[in-house]
Amino acid sequence: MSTLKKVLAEKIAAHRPRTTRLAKEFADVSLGESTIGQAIGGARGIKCLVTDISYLDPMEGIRFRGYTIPETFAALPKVPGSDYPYVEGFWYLLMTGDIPTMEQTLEVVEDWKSRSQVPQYVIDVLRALPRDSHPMVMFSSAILAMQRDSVFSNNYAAGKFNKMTCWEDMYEDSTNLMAKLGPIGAYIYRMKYKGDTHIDADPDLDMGGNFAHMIGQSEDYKNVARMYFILHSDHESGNVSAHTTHLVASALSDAYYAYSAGINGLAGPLHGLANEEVLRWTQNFMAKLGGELPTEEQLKEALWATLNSGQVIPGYGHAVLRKTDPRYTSQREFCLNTEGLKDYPLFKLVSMIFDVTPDILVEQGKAKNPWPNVDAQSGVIQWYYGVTQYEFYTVLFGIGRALGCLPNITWDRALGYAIERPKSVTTDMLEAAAGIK
Ligand code: FCX
Repeated sequence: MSTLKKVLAEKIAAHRPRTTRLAKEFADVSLGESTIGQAIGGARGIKCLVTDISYLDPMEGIRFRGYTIPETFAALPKVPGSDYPYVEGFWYLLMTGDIPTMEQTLEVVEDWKSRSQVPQYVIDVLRALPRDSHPMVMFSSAILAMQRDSVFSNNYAAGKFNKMTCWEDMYEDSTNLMAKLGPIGAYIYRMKYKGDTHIDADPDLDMGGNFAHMIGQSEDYKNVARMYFILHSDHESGNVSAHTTHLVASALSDAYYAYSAGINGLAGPLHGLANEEVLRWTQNFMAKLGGELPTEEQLKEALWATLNSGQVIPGYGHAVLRKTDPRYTSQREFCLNTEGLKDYPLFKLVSMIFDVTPDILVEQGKAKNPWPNVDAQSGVIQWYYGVTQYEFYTVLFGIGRALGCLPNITWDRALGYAIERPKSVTTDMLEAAAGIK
């Protein structure tokens, strides 16, 4: 058994009594009541999910296993010759809560390599789809297609379900899936945008480095990939992709069914697709100006025109955050510290948008959070390095998001979380509760 799986087994055994005790002895303790506004308004703020993988404070932003973004990047073992950590070490952290040693990290690197071969039938599925299908359709289909290889589902069908040990099958499925997501993304990218020519994995590279290599990118982009996947990994459990993954898995569906569904949620423009939308918005705007940077007045006009046409400003606002997303700040700092990027016109425009948008959203008076989220800053980095096919950006998000969703459903299984089934009411009932009927 790998060190990671052994440590995970110990952590699970130590954690189980806490969950059991809470469920048995304190099940009636209230976490707050739900309101009519929450029932109609997307369950905002209702506390009914449990995760220890990450926590999102509205003012501070995300902590992964208790670590802020800068703390996470500082603590994890770094890829030799790079200031950025191994994605594989981050996986170890999210799974176990422990910062791995270099040795433990390298064990995961090797484990992923041994599981990273994409089956030919997945390639066949990808090639059978119309070439103009959205890359998220391809990505989700590829994940779903691999369900036939699910260790959990195959054991379940063989009558080998055991509530105490079934997390191991989920762990195996999750690791098998995670190890293939980078190569699948790279295949989609090169099939769609690089003349259907492909590059084999380099056995000497880590996951992030290999992704850069397999899409045909530069040495510098390797760090971009590592940073991007880590930053997009987890944002506690209530966001659409994480919640969908958890919800589907709660029916004892396996990791393939669950994460394919999560990817479909990530593909919505109010969620992960917003990074594509940000680039579309900024590129269309720059094109209208003939490639020139706008004046502040022109920019304000364009932002108001978007709002007045009933659309949202992509990359701004958040359901939980009430300040600038630290994932935005981290990427902005990357731009400011990267020669060439800090003076890049698109980065300048994104910075101008950052300067004027919050005031406009406040003036409009609708958005509860006028500050930028992760999606407002991610696309400009991709564009700068030559990944200009912005339709593809949400696939990048989806590779990263799996680093959070898959440990979450492994723990869900380990702690025996129940099938999810919130209660619905009718409009008549709401009116009766409001005293207007
Ligand atoms: N531009 C214009 N209007 C906005 C807005 C924005 N960026 N953000 C919120 N609003 C509007 C909402 O549309 C809503 O209007 P309504 O009353 O007419 O329905 C009102 O402000 C209140 O919404 P609010 O409570 O602040 O936000 P929600 O929790 O409902 O929604 C999202 C949160 C993120 C969906 C919302 O801010 C939004 O649409 N932002 C733009 C899309 C985006 O960037 N999504 C990515 C978010 C994230 F980081 C991710 O998941 O990747």
